[in-house]
Amino acid sequence: MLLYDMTSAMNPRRVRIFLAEKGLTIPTRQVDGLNRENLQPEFLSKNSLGKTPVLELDDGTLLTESIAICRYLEALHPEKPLFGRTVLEQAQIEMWTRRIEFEIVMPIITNFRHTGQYWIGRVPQEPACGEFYHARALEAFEWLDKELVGKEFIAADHYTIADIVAQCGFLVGKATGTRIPPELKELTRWYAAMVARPTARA
Ligand SMILES: N[C@@H](CCC(=O)N[C@@H](CS)C(=O)NCC(=O)O)C(=O)O
Repeated sequence: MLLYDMTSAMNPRRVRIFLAEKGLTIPTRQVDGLNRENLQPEFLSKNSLGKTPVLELDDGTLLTESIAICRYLEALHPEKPLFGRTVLEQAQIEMWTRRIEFEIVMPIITNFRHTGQYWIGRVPQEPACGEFYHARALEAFEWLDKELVGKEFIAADHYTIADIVAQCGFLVGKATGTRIPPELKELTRWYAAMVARPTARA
């Protein structure tokens, strides 16, 4: 198994945190996004979208999409489940993971794509679009703040993939100007607990 990783990027970080939570290590190769290694034919032959992470299996099978990679690893290593322990919990975690992807991560990333230096010359940038999604992200932060009242974790009574997806998204938001407003006490409390986990810097 070989994991194609990009250290500073959000989606590979999901897989790294997932692995660290499980106590697993797998061989890793860094892809240099700044120098556009991900857009060269060799990497495009691994993922035609030019995105990381990619997990290459020993028989050459390629898995892309961070969540699909984590699901595969969960099936191989079910101990310390991060996708749920019961059928209902699995559905609830899936529900929350999708809500976080669409409501929280998508506007943070869309703002970044329209305003970030990394994306200059890679995608068409429209600053007004960036501002629009910045505002949508802040609305979604308020929604999540209310949802977190009385909850230690997002989707279950223990840490799950939904928390991983959210904490990685908020980390990008922090680095790209869409920060959690300090008055959102529940979200601030939850995020502080997530980044205090020993695996947060994986
Ligand atoms: N939905 C995919 C998204 C993958 C993705 O957007 N990867 C980013 C890193 S966070 C990437 O490789 N970007 C490099 C680029 O597009 O230049 C996943 O969850 O794995």
